[in-house]
Amino acid sequence: MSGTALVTGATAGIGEACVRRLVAAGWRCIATGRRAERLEALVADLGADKVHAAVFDVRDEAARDAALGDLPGDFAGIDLLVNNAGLALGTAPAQEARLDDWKTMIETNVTALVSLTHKLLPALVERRGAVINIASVAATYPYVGGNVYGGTKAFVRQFTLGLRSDLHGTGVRVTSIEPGMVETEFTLVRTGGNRDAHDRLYGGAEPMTADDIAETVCWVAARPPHLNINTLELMPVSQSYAGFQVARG
Ligand code: NDP
Ligand code: 8X3
Repeated sequence: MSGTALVTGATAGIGEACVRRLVAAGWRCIATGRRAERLEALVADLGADKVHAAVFDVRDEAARDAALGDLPGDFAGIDLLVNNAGLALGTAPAQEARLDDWKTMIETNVTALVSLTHKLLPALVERRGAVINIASVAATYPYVGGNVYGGTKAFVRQFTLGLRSDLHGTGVRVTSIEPGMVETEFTLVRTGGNRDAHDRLYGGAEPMTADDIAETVCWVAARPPHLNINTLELMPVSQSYAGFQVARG
């Protein structure tokens, strides 16, 4: 499969790597995000015939519709939606977390993803396209400080499975990709720019790279039309599960 892909959150990390990999595999990409200069750099690097920059905040439906309303002809029919834009904010336990952070995560990871998917689904059905949602291992495994972030990713995972049911018979493929630790700007964003926290988390751990996930996205997209990858969980070898915690009185 190839054609036109829309990748949200393409200014950094997994999304940018997805655009690079998809273009190398023969796709045209609509690359989205808020940081225009990074999208422009991607266009300059990969070519305006391969990448179209659409600058908007995924939470702003009017800005999104304006940016996607006048796509150049070659980019107008979307065959693949990669719902990647997302973030975690804060690592505090729920009772100490900031409500604004929770709301931002829900608006970005859940509401915006749902809204964009709803907008594009009729065209994706018409074109027998595909949706790849970037969830997380946090969808399945709770951890201290993961509270609402994990909740948003559990939504993404279950929404993906629900879409599969609803799209039964349409030929549209839907996948939830669920990575563990990937070294990107994710931890800098989560901690408000704390470079030490970034270095402590990834240091010596051999985390996955954004390109590892992009390669997986490309592989999923390239499966033959009769085959759907439902969910796919990935971790670095250095990461695994831990046990329950017990509080003693
Ligand atoms: P990065 O912080 O490196 O990239 C996040 C991307 O999301 C950026 O391009 C950013 O663009 C975009 N984004 C965030 N908020 C908005 C917004 N309001 N409007 C538009 N774009 C937005 O993180 P990752 O690459 O790691 O994260 C990508 C996805 O992968 C996320 O959904 C994350 O939850 C998920 N994930 C990450 C893991 C990891 O360990 N890194 C593991 C599992 C899942 P800009 O700021 O320019 O708008
Ligand atoms: C990001 C992975 O483990 O930090 O989704 O929640 S984790």
